[in-house]
Amino acid sequence: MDRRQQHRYDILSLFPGYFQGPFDESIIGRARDKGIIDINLVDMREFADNKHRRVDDRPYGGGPGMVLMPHPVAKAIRSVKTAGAKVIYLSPQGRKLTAKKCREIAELEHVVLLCGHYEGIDERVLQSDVDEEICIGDYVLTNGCLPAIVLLDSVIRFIPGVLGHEDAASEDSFENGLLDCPHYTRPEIYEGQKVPDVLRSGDHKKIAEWRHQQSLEKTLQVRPDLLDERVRLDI
Ligand code: 4HQ
Repeated sequence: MDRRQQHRYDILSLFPGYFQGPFDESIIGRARDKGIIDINLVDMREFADNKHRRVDDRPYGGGPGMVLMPHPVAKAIRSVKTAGAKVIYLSPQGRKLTAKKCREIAELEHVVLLCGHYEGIDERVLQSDVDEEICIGDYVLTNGCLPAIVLLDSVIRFIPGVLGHEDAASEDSFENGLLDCPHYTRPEIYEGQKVPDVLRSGDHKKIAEWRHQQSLEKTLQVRPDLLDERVRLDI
């Protein structure tokens, strides 16, 4: 058990099996083994109040698809929620997830992630039991399980002790409002392509300048919107 504060994540969905692979492997798996994070998967169907374990029904006003009923969802949230917990609903109607937001969520001790299914969740639960709605990108997925995995994966990288190298997360893309620079490892020549000389020069000041220049050029080419944002924030 690590000395540091433990972070607890409850994930409410209809498919807890979805999370088995991603959460048992690699960096998340290791963070769980170290006891830095505790992930608890909750099957909302357990909270159905009918013997058929039905948790969805047809939308008022008509239209395609089904809607998750308020009772089982609210009961599932209330079964795990603590006084200081933040309840986040993953949905295309939320504010877009950013690196800044990930950092903020990483500070929280207890987070409840609510995954929607079908057309979504009865709006009244969002009003009464959800603190924040977050979207991982402007596209629509079949359910909220993958968005919850994406959010958790991007958040836990900011928790001290999760990445081997303590400040690895702060050198990645978006941390200074720019895309990351290119990376190289051995061999020195790969299919005729050489590693840039500057990276083998041992001159750390020149290397830092080169990397910054590469970041700026890449950002200008593929994400000029990020440069506009830097001007706005006066970075
Ligand atoms: N969905 N960012 C629809 C998403 C989504 C997204 C989750 C699909 C919610 C009801 N979630 N369900 N994009 O597309 O977070």
